[in-house]
Amino acid sequence: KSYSVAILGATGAVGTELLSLLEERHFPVAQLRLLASPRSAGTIVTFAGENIPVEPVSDRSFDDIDIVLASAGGSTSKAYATKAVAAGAVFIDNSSAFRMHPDVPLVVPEVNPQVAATHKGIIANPNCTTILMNVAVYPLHQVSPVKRIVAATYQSASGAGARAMEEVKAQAQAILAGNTPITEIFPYPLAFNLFPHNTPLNDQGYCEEEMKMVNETRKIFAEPQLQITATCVRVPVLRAHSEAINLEFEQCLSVAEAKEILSQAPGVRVVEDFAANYFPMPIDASGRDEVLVGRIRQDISHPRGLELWLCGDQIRKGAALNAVQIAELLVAKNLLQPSEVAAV
Ligand code: A2P
Ligand code: 11C
Repeated sequence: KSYSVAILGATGAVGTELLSLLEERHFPVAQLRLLASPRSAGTIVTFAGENIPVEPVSDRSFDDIDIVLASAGGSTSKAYATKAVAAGAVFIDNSSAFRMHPDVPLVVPEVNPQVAATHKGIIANPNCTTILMNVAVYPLHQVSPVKRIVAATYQSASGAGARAMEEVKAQAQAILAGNTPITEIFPYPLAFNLFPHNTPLNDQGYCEEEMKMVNETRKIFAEPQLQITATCVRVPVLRAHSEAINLEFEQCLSVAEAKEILSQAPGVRVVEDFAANYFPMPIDASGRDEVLVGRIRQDISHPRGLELWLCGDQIRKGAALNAVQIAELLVAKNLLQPSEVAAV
């Protein structure tokens, strides 16, 4: 059996990766509809040797579509998700629009695949930093419950989209040529610089990105009381995010046990070469499916603490791959038809 698939945001960084992944993973595509804004009208994209025109999204775009993979921002998802579901499609959404809605499962297939079965038409893909951290931390949490997580992120330009990636390249060229870098997408120059993640701050001084890591992880782990805090920083890397994670466990978990668990964990690759002082780097994570984890060590400040470092491709596992894995899960378990429709 094969399926009619629509990609909403087909011209973006994640949309482009969704196209490659559907082809690379031989997703059973009967028909592919590519949707974006009116700006992209006339763009032709090649998929499986076929030229497909990009269409401006409209209310009728989802007729006859089984699965929508959406990555065109929260307002576009809010405008079209219920229309797509009413037309009979499952809407797998990369935006933050519905992630915390009680009727919307928030799924990392390596962590909580079972909740996909409860969907009511919309399934949310978590935030990229959250996905990468969850893939590495959940296998440890399953064996030895985690009491507290302290995360610091080093997030690439790709998290702000394809135009942001171009902006940081142009800024680097401008600076090297002795010119003033232009900032349009980012608020400050990112090339040869870094800055705290520029999403709005709450009353406690946490930015939205940090609170996504907190709230989404609690929902995905089904641990509403989990203690978790984060500091999110944008760095001048093109497409893979890195994270330093400190974990406090309820009971002691040794470094050897943690390495053994992570070496068996789905979606994780332990990368540690002590002789060469070689550990995960964003350039090695880019284009790869696995979250690379290394520097797994005892926290010398806490008897039940471990430190680890990870890098993961923000566009792949942090977004497009996770969404395609959700679609694969729905197809494999015959879960496309919801028993009821979400009231979002
Ligand atoms: P377009 O290229 O036509 O602007 P990125 O995250 O890399 O910036 O990509 C965002 C994606 O979302 C692009 O495909 C973009 O299309 C699409 N998009 C942005 N705004 C809208 C909108 N209002 N309606 C439909 N698609 C949109
Ligand atoms: C970033 N993680 O790197 C963000 C982008 O909630 O999906 C994606 C925001 C989100 O800026």
